[in-house]
Amino acid sequence: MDCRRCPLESSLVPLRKAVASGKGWSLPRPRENGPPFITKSQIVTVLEQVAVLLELDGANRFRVISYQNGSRALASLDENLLDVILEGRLMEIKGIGKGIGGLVSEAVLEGTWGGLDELYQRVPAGLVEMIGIPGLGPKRAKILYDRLGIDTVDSLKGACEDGLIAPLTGFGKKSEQKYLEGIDLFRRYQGRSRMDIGLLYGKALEERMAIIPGVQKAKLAGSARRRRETIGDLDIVVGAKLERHEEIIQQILSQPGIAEVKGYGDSKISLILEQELLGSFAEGSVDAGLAESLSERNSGATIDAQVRIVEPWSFPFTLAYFTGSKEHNIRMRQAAIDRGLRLNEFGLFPAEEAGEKIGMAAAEHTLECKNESEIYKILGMEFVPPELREDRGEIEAATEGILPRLIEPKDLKGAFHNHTTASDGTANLGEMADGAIAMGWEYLGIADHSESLNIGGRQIGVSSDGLVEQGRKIREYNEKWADEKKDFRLFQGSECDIMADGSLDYPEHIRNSLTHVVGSVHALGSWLGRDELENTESLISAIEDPTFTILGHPTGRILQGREGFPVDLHAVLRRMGELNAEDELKAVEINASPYRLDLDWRFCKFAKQQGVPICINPDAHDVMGLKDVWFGAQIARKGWLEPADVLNTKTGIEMEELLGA
Ligand code: DGT
Ligand code: CA
Ligand code: CA
Ligand code: ZN
Repeated sequence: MDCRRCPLESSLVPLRKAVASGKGWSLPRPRENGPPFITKSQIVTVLEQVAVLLELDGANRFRVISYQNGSRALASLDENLLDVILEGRLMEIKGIGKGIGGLVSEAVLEGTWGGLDELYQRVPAGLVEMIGIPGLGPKRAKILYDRLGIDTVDSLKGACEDGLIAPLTGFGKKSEQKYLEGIDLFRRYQGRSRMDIGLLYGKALEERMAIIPGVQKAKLAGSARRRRETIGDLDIVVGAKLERHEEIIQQILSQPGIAEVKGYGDSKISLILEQELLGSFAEGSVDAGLAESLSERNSGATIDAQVRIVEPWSFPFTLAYFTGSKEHNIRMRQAAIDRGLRLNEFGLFPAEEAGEKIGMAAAEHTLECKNESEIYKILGMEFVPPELREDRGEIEAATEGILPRLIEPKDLKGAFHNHTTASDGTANLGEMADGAIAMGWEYLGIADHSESLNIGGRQIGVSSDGLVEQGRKIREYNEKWADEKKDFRLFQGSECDIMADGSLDYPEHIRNSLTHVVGSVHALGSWLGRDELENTESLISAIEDPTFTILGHPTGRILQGREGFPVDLHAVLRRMGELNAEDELKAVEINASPYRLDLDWRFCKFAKQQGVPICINPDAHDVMGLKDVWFGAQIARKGWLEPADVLNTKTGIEMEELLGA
């Protein structure tokens, strides 16, 4: 298995977006008021980047490792970094030596980076970009650079096509093929951000726009508002009186966190945003779940944003237009035409009155709408939640008044796929349970990796004996909560590996002793190499096993990292539907990690129609990870799901009954 993109080795993944942004890396600029001039998370990113740059630069392996260790050590530091430095305790942290300690102190206390600028300058930006290609790491990029002078994605593509890679020692035809496929994937995602990163920037920008004097409304639109799994650019609509537009534009241009102004006019600004934008969220301004799950993330990424400023009367129309999708807009425009009206980005007006006029001039004849709901109402529809605006049946349903009442994160009462220190999690049972209780949940399903899972020769999974031992601890906890009359329990399951032939890991009697089995494919190798039919058969035969409860990350995709294995999900979901009709419980997971979001939202409605319950699972590897259910809930909404369609909206007592716990 390829470890660099293995979900268990997730520390490398955040770099990918920074890489994929199409530029080299740069060091974060210091804040104006410090210390701290540089935040801990910025330093964690820089140390991680330095390790990669050193590797690309051919540095000694031990230096590379020391930066990797330093980054990890700081990432897991749960104290205030500035305090630790001021109290002279930095070097007491395991993994922080003298060199890195000095660097960290300097960054925090003075906002400078020692000699690092030079390293950042020296390594070719194209080389940094190359390691954004799935399947190509720094070590091999360096070899390609030394032997063939390859220092851009384009030159790598050319070399692959000319067959220059295969003859190199240690490479081969397979590598060539892999890089070509990787470049393809890379190009497709280039310039897009995962939902979590996009929303992090989007919400920060929205908030900054909202507090500019004269701004009446500021709202995130586009794919971010529609909660797509990846986001191209951010679209923000600002409503303000015309006479204030000029002054507001100047204010926007002077905000921190703008890497570049690509252009601006009377009513439109194109920007490139960078990390500095991300200060802190004002309390209560964003959904608390989102704010918390975002505040832990950081990124060296940049993202493009387009801001449109319109007069307040135009705001709902402009917001609707730039929320899209394009396909939804086309249907809306047609609905207007059907009523003798015209809809454009500024208004909704009688076709006759507007005559030949277009754009703003036409919109001056607009009917008044205070909000988007009123636009839909005039067109004979219920308000369509932004997540549904993809022209996948929402126009018809809104017209008939039968839109679903979408699930919300607060409807969840627990989750079933979570890891502890018994496998590759970093929190123990008690800590994970406390985290779940703090979220107001009634239960937490533990599902550590199963016995056979190895990563790079290291056993990650829990042995049968280990599982028995874990079961004992879980019973103790459950008895304690029962004694305290506390409505909380742990369910002991397993994330059980599905083998290539469709069999499940662990002896049957062990699986039988669990409340739930999350069956997942991890050793992707053979699944990626087979055809869809074989994979579908294997998956179905695993699901048919009587101990099988939940299908974990159904395709194994990593957004911007790798495609999932080929599989006919419709066939799989149909079979699961049949089994549910026979009174078995076979649920499909929406893996809520923003790296996965698998089951894809496009399959949710189908799963629901087949009678397959959906389970929103965070796949948490630490306490913070539990909050990822927020992203899963967004995808569930996008997939038309209502609370009743989602297994983990059931209460703890209902789940005990269902699982026979
Ligand atoms: P993205 O940025 O690629 O993730 O996706 P969107 O949906 O944010 O697309 P974007 O930024 O190109 O445009 C924002 C919205 O503006 C889009 O969802 C719908 C609207 N829009 C853009 N171009 C057109 C168009 O040619 N026709 C119509 N009807 N709407 C458009
Ligand atoms: Ca966009
Ligand atoms: Ca746009
Ligand atoms: Zn997994």
